[in-house]
Amino acid sequence: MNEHDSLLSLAAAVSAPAYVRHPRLLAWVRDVAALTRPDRIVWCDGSDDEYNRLCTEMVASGTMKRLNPARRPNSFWAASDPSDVARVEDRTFICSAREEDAGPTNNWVAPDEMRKSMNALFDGCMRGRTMYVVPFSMGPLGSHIAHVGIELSDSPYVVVNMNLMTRMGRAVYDVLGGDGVFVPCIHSVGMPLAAGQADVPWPCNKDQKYIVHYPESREIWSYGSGYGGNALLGKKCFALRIASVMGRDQGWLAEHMLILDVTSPAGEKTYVAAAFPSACGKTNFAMLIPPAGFEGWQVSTIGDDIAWIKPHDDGRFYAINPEAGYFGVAPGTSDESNPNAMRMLHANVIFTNVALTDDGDVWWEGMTREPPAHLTDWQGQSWTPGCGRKAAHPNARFTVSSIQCPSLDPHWDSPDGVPIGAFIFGGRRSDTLPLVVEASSWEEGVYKAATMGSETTAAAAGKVGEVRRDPFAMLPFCGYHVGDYFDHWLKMGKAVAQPPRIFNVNWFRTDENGKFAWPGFGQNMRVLQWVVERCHGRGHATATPLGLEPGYEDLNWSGFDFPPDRFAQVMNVDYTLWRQELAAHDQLFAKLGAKRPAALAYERTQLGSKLGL
Ligand code: SAT
Ligand code: MN
Repeated sequence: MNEHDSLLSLAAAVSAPAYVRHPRLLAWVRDVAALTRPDRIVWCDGSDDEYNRLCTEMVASGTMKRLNPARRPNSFWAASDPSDVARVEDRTFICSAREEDAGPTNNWVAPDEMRKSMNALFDGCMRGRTMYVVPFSMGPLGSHIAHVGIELSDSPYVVVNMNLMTRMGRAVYDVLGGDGVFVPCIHSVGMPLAAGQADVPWPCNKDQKYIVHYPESREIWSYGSGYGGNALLGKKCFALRIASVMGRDQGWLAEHMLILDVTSPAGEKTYVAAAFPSACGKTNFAMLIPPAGFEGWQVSTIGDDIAWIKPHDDGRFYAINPEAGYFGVAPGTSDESNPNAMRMLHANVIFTNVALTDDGDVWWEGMTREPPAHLTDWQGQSWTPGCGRKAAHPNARFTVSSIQCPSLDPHWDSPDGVPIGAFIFGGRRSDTLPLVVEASSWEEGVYKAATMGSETTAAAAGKVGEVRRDPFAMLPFCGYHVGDYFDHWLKMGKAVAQPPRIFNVNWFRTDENGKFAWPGFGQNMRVLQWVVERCHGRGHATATPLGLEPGYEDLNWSGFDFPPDRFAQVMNVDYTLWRQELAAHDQLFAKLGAKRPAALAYERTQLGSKLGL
């Protein structure tokens, strides 16, 4: 057979459309289908027709409900199985060839061993189901910063979410051509159907979940979950875990960061990338509306979760948002906390695990001050205020395309990305960390990002509210040894002539009554303005043991009554707590052994002596 004929017969074997001309891709689809044995293969083109058809099918099968078109046009509600509501970090594996390349923060299994387990689990796992072939680009199609993935999934819910979250569809095959590089992503809900067996609304595997990454071959295999980052493989699995490895090897950064632009009244633009752990308000910060007192200032949104950042010839880092949609936390989102998000959610949204109102709309905790008198909760139970249960799951989510965001930045889709002026790192800490502090050097900034701690949230299965070290907000997302990752960051500071300044923030300090001591949301603009001024060499700061801090008079308080004593409270450094904090840093570094970068050991000594601890 000549090359053309063998391509045709490969394509016919997997019923591929003529526009797929990539023999390696076709052979891979054939092999995965031979292993998983779906009833049929559907090649997704990313069209509106396809999206509408799949949604209609899922309404018919009971996976989704169509919301009242008068209240929430073209929008859907889905509820997951109660055992499948968040990322499963303890079932997430980095299967590098060498254990030391996964490092102390990842679960490691030898790749050969894991392949055996995966082959057994995936054997026949799509029986009775359709295997969808989902082509997607992380980043603008054809951008030199972007990368392509193909996800094979037996979940139509995954397909429609990928449609909103990524640049998904037929055009990806033009970028790939006959032999372009793609990241193969295999996903199954892990619940094959025997002949005649009825499906359930949310198929998943209650007993076995595996989120597996092979960093060397850049492959992803996900089994048993249909939810969020476990199943939408472009997001955490590809754009963070696999991409962080690509970045290490190729000299760039894949980070758990939102990207926003601040435009001053004079028209000066400053792009800021900010890292916070999951469910710590990245979406709200990315869509911030400047409060009273900031007339003429504007904040616009590039991304709310992930940034790919590359050194550029002009001496700066340029960043893109690899995603094209938001998978945001619904609870707490309101006209007060995030008016842009509320406007963005008016239509064309998929809601997962929120509550339903009696007139076919959605509701979640915090959406309105007064809850409705009656709801159907996320598990389908009748709900009234005071019944003692939450109406929405705390990790309930909305999926929506970026183009619906009212504050979307005109450069959000720019293939070259935007130049980054500042990096911000923020944990959720009720005490210890001040509202804002600037690092006095790149190395000091890397030290602080590396030692970041944060109280855990509902975004991951497990206990909520415990402080854990979450370096760079990347603890569950760094695809290689975290000590090598710190070293990579130290090196990247030298890859550009003008590295961004590095700031730490903490919006979550509480007062003596356990209430938030800082109002947050739009008022974070006061901190953001100071950050921007510092980037342009303006703005005043005072050197303290923790770094460079604004005094009360260095922030713009116009239009807001926040007296100096309350500012002192959110900036306060408690030396007893800092003794514990340093011990926690040391515990983290102890895990790194020989991979602890010398520069960070030096920073630790400096910090200890500045604090006198
Ligand atoms: O990983 S998810 O996309 O499900 C949510 C998160 O942890 O940010
Ligand atoms: Mn995230």
